[in-house]
Amino acid sequence: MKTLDSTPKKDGFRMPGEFEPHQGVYMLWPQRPDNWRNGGKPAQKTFAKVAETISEFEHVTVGVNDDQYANARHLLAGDVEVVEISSNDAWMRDCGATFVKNDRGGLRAVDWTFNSWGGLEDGLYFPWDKDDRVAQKMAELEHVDRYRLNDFVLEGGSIHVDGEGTLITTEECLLSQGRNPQLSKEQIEEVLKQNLNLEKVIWLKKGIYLDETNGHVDNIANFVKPGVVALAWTDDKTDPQYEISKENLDILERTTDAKGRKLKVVKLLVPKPVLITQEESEGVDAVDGTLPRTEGERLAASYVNYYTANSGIVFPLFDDPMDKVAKKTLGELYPDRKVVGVPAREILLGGGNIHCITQQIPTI
Ligand code: KQY
Repeated sequence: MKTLDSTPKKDGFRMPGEFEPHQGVYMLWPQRPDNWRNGGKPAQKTFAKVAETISEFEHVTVGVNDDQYANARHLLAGDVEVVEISSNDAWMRDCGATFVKNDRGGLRAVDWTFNSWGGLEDGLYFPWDKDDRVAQKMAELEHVDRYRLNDFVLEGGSIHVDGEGTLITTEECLLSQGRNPQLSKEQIEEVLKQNLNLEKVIWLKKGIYLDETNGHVDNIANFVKPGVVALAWTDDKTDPQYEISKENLDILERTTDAKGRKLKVVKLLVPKPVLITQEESEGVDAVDGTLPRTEGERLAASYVNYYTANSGIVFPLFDDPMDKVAKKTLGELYPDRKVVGVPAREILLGGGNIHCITQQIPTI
């Protein structure tokens, strides 16, 4: 694996949309007791279910720390590949590589700097050195060269692309003080354009209410295909989520994409507020420097945090009446894919959801 000193745009590589074909997907294994309750045991079962569900559609590789190798191998389905990749936590979307491809069968990795969603400013745990090495290890495992951005912090969950030159992100996240405070909005946009081969960046304002990632876009909006965006929505005007979603809807409806198309926006209704229970709160180790999990706190629950697999959609269930509505909406959005829900409260309790724990490798 070589580290390249060019950029994907100069070299003719682009980031495909998630809805384009995949070779497979990577995940990591949850275990840290200051983020996952009861030593990570309930979360591990949920991650294993997500992996098994995705493996119906594409190859799944799960990276685990050595001390969890035997347990992970035992809990994960036989056709899920388990490899040793050290990590500080289990958010593959965010610390993993972003893959870019060209039209001649070339595949490369973009390895952004990872700093635990805000470094010493407002990051979620310390240290994050193992997480920051995950993308390089993926490039080694996939036998591809990589671009390493030592001076640019980015998590994969903070971007979505349409594969045709357009990216959506949020100002709340990309302009946050803990990422790249030395860069202007225009400079950040230029780094994205160079490294993902884009023509247009659409800036939403904020992500899901109380999202601890500073508002990752992957919890609030997603490209279903070029020209179509799914947006997390509530009709309840008393919910703080309403104003956030409405502001983003207005932006999406006013804008055009890189090809000059107007966007069609489809609303994906959020569940009723999901709150941390006393039992859940008490199951998490309280550690200085890690975000506490306090009883009664609202979690950033959204069906938009789904994974688009080859011929499948794997979406979170919250044991809420809206689960059925989400399945119906996703079925209409993806008529050629099988839509499968996985109970995902345990992932949500850790601060993210199914999209956040996956990272696809495009086909070449
Ligand atoms: O939502 C994500 N992309 C990750 C959330 C990380 C939370 C760490 N506690």
